[in-house]
Amino acid sequence: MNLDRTTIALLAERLENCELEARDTTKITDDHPDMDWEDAYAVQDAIRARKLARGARIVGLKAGLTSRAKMKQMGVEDPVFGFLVDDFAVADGGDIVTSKLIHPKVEPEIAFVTKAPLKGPGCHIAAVLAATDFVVPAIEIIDSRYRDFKFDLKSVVADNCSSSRFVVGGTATPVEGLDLRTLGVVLEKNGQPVALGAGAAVLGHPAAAIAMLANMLGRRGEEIPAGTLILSGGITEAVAVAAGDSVSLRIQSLGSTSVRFV
Ligand code: 0L1
Ligand code: MG
Repeated sequence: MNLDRTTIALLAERLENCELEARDTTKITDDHPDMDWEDAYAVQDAIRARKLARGARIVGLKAGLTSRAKMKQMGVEDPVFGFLVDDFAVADGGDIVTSKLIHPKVEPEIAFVTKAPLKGPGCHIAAVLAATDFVVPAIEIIDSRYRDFKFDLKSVVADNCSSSRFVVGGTATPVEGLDLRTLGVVLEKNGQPVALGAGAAVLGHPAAAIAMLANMLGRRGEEIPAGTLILSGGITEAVAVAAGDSVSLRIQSLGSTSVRFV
């Protein structure tokens, strides 16, 4: 690590305050160009600790930048991982108060819920499928705290990978007999299709994103517990939204979910 504890704590405070007050900031590597991966995840961990200290509950995990479309959109090459707290959860068909966000975008995702723990190293697609209770359609609302969504990978990891809100819906569907790679995905904004894709856009198979997350956590001596909700990453580019927009996601065989920005 290159940053000391005080700097990590100050960066966590700066980024979380931006989240809570809906204002943006410059990317933190501008001030700390020597920040390494451990520092980046330490800032994310410190944000999580701040939320837990205020009574928030961890309700899931997320993989981000797992599709070529997203990597190309953001100009990066590697997936990243973050956490979800109860404050981020929105009811299916519910409203999101847009003024509480900075510059939200929506992403169509397949969410996994596990029924057995997953631990890397060596976790693979088959192990993920065996440990999956069911999958559901999910809309992730990302809201980078960085000005104009301009960042590098370490800055985005520190910012809990732009996590902001999420909604899940549809039918809780077991994966037996489903080919997640070929499930068609339609994201609509105000009744118009704005992004189309298929599960394979996420690392060739959405379960590969979950395996990658388990392997990454394994390197930190952690596992994905049974009963964890995990967003496997945007299947298409993220789509910008504004107050007044309604967004719905349909995934073949899994059903649909929707959210309104008010
Ligand atoms: O969920 C995501 O793919 C977001 C990862 C962070 C990068 C971004 O804000 O697009
Ligand atoms: Mg996402």
